[in-house]
Amino acid sequence: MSVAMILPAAVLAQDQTGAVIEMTGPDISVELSADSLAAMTITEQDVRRETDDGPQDMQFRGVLLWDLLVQETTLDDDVKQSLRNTVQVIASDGHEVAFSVGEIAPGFGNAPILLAFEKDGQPLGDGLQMVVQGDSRGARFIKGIVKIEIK
Ligand SMILES: Nc1nc2c(c(=O)[nH]1)N[C@H]1C(S)=C(S)[C@@H](COP(=O)(O)O)O[C@H]1N2
Ligand SMILES: [Mo]
Repeated sequence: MSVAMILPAAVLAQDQTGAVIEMTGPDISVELSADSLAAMTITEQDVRRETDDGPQDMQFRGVLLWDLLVQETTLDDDVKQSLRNTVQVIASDGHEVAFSVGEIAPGFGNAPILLAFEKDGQPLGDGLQMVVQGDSRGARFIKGIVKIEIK
């Protein structure tokens, strides 16, 4: 029996992409390893967005950005105080996008923004990416993430 068969999907995906994300903020500095993602609740999402070939349906698996913030930061301790904070996501090619805590926090925007490791049943070849359900355009589906900076 292959050991890989009993590994959680996130571990498998990370082993294949080699992706490690650095997450930094006022009171945190962690590396999101295979272990830290695999230990979290995995969410599956169907999204439809525009591409050069017209609208396309895609399925992603990953971890909700809010769940990650709850696990790795203290932003959820006092959400009112955290509404000033943003989440800057930086890719290896220099593409950057920002999300706000108010946009994703339950009770506020509650947007189910996903840090995905798998698309259409395949590990993401060029690293982890954000999935922004409801965006018809792809620019916030940032790929090849290397850093998440809480500001
Ligand atoms: N790192 C990175 N991610 C990125 C981009 C980019 O330039 N760099 N472009 C975005 C834009 S504008 C689009 S439309 C989609 C395209 O993704 P696709 O080729 O998988 O459809 O990727 C998004 N993610
Ligand atoms: Mo785009």
